[in-house]
Amino acid sequence: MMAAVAAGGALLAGCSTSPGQTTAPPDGPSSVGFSSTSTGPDPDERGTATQDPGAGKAVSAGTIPVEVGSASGAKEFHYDKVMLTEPAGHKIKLRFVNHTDSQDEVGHNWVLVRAGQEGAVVSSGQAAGDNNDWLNVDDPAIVAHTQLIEGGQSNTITFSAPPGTYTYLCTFPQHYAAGEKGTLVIK
Ligand SMILES: [Cu+2]
Repeated sequence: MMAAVAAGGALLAGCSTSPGQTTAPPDGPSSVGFSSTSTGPDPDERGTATQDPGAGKAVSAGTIPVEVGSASGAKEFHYDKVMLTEPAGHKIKLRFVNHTDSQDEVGHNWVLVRAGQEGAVVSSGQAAGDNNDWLNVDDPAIVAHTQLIEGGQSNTITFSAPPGTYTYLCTFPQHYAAGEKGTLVIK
């Protein structure tokens, strides 16, 4: 996949995540089926989640850790997991960590999309642009998403979704094309 990064600096440029280290609100129960805590900027609370059929159910045991990059690998555009399977009927808690060197300012996010909508979500993210962290949170194909985080940051989200097969991907320009994607099966 190294050939995919030959496009060079464009992959590294343009990240706008602000460096604030605000304290995120407690990761308490959410009535909307989606919550987000982060070491980065305050999460926005715009409604990007599906309705929560599992409201009131406990978060399934354990938090899914998903990581990307390493301090020496600014050009590593791959999640450490490319296949996740979760039981239906439970809230899913996922902790996303960007391990790239914060000096490199390589932003990554973890965006869960309905199967077949990957290209559309990447396109709408491009259209949303740098000022919106390369994500159109109003895109109906988005099931859940983390924030765009830079190296050294993490973001934990809780969401629920109906049984099915989903794709998760990064909407930072060119990262999906470089292979930053995976599959989540809920069954
Ligand atoms: Cu990325």
